[in-house]
Amino acid sequence: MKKILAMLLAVMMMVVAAGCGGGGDKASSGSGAASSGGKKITMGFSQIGAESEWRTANTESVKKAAEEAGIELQFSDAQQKQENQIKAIRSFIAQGVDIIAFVPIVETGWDTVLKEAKDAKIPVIVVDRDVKLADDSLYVAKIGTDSLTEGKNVFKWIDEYMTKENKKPRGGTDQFQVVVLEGTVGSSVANGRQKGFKDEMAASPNAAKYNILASQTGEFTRQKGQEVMESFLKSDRDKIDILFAHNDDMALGAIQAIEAAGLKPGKDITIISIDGVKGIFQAMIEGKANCTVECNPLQGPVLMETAKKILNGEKVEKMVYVPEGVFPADVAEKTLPERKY
Ligand code: GYE
Repeated sequence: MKKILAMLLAVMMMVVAAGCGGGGDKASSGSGAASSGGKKITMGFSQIGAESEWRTANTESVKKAAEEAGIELQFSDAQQKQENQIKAIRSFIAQGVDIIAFVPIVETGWDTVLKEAKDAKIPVIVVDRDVKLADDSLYVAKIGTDSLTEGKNVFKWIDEYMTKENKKPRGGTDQFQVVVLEGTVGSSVANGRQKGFKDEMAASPNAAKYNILASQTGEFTRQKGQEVMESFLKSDRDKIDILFAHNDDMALGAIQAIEAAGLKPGKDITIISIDGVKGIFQAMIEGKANCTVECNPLQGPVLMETAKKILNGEKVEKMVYVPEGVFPADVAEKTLPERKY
């Protein structure tokens, strides 16, 4: 009898051990495929499109990180349309993915679909840009960059540079005339960068030295940036001293417009933009741009790590920032080889 009981106990212990290894454990396995409830984690990811070098790098980072993390990625490109993002999120919910991540093209209009995700018990991570919601519990974490600080850093650098280089206004007034190429209308990054720039200018003892002559969206694209800069130059060719572009792609388009107007970008017009893509480093090496404020698109690894923690029931920070710096032209040549995007 004792022998039979001992054997029964041994068999029971073996069954329990097997169950813990692959059964109820939501934890992602340390190596290989990340698992949730024993199956491979599936993430629905809604990307806004491919409007800039930065966006392409952001997409590549997410796809590579998912592969390395053993997470199955259902990737959707919204072609710059919010309604396509909402459709994609609904499709992810219908598919029963384990987690949803998305880059909100604009700040508002997400409450209903994120409530549907919450009702379906699918956690949501906001990536890159911010959302404005009545109920912030509709997403678990935000991964991205600080657009307000990026805008502040732009003005700080401009004011230091114009002073250090002893620059004088071109148009014969006592103020530097600034034109701004804004990002996507309604996006948190365009709003944050513009607010940061204006707040830092207003707080500066040199505020009276600067005037924003014109400010218009270039939609974060090179083509539109060139078109809008052409219109700025048509009206104020000999007055403009400074271009602030909300991203490098629009600055690169504007450089073409400035050259076509017979002016020297980086000299007649001081140019600063945000992102830190390789193209702007090349322009700075050629003396056609003066500074870029980094906005780091390589958010994939942090996104996958955060997703695993959430599905593992671990607590995560509501806001996870990725690091970023400021790169003036005089460091461009030595920095370019190190740039990853
Ligand atoms: O600056 C721009 C891209 O959301 C931070 O979107 C991102 C911005 C970036 O199109 O190049």
